[in-house]
Amino acid sequence: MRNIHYRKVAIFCTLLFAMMSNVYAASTISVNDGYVKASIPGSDVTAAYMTLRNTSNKAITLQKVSSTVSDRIEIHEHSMSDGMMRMREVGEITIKANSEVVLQPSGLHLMIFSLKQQITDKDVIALTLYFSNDTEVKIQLPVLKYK
Ligand SMILES: [Cu+2]
Repeated sequence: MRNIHYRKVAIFCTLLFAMMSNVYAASTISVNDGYVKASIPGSDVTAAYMTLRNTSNKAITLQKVSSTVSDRIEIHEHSMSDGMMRMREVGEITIKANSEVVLQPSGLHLMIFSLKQQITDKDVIALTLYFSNDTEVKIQLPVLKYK
C-alpha cells in the first residue's frame, strides 16, 4: 500500500513539474505529448518524440538538447529514399511563428546516443531544450515501451 501511494505521489510531482515547465515557457514555447522510447536491452541508443509549439510571432529554432542520461543527443530526421528508410542529422528544427512541429516515429526525432543506463518504462527522463531566443525549456518525459 505504502509503496503504491509513494508511486502516485511521484507521478503527481512529475506531472506538476512538467506542467510548471510548460507554464514557465508559455510565452513562447510549449512542449506536449513527449515521450522517450525505452531502450532495447544491449543497445545504448534511443529516441525522443514530442510536439513543439511556438506561440510567439517570430520563428524560433531548437538548437540543442541535453540530458543527464546522455552526453550526445542529435536532432534527426527519417526520410524515404530509394524505397529505404534513412536517417540524417538535421542539426536544428525551426518552428515558424504561431505554429507547431511534431517529432514522431518515421519523422523528426531527438536521437539519444551513448545512454549511460538502460531506459525502461518506469523511468522519467529529464531533457533541456535550448532555443534560438535564449529560452531553455526543461521537460520531464515518460518512457514508453519499444514497439
Ligand atoms: Cu535518428
